[in-house]
Amino acid sequence: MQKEKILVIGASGQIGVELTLALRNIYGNSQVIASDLREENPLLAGTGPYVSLDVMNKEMLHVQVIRQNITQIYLLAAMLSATGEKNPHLAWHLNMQGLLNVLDIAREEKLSKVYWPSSIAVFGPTSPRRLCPQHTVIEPTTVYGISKYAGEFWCNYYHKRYGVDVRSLRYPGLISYKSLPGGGTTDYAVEIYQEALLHGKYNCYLSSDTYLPMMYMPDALRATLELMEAPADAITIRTSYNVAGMSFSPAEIGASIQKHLPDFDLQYKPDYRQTIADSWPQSIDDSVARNDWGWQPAYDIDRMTVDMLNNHPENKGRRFQ
Ligand code: VAH
Repeated sequence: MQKEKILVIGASGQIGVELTLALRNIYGNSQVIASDLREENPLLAGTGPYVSLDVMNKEMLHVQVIRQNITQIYLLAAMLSATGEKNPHLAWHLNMQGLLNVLDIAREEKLSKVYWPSSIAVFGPTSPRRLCPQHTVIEPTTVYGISKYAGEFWCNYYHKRYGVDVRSLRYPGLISYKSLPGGGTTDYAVEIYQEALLHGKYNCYLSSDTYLPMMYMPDALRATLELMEAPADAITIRTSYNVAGMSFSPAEIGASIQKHLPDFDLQYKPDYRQTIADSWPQSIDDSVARNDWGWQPAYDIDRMTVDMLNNHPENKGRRFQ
């Protein structure tokens, strides 16, 4: 039985760094190749092999997959919602062609599994606002959401037609302290902790009552690994699974921080990202994921806040209860 050899594409990004480290803990450092167009994230240095790789260069990617005897690919490279609205054609091209390159190579090389993240950004203003279900009206109004929804159908097509075992989650906004996100509408929920610790104040670019589906990174990593380790016959969704962690507004996350930093000053100055946030549901129904492979989140907003403040690189040794 050949040992699993995993290629993580986009390994220097917010999810990629932590997923690479988690996979290395499971499969062994040398069995997980980290790759990105960007330089190696310092958090990965010395933890395993790293290659510079452009997911848009299909031939180079194919050579790496063959040369490294890759058996699984985790594709995390994407342009997120806010940046995507500034570069619609680039966002579509990267998010779509990158996925098609990986799916084609997975078919040709008979890879054992592929992971590709979708997002709650696939939902639009005509989707139910609360407890948005797995199957519903889905009319995305951002290029990011359009590309992710189209990508879901490509995943389903490659599974049904070619038997590629590609699996996917519709991530909510993800919050973490190890590596900053880039270009997302939900990035405020990451920045707010850093600004609270560093400057004691933050100007939020969303309005105080903008409820959005969110998830703490440890939950997102566990959801990903539990999905990928589930038996194939348990997977009934081959587009992408709804998964939920929590939902909160900027005012609520501010209040959670102020329990520990009472002087934290939170102001609001909505910008173009408000329109994007307003097009998304406020909460997600993830009952299909719970039924199929036992999904269950572990973090709520206050538990996340204590963990974020205690582990944040800017916390200067302070301890929070
Ligand atoms: C974004 N963080 O803001 C991503 C996420 C649900 C949003 O997909 O674009």
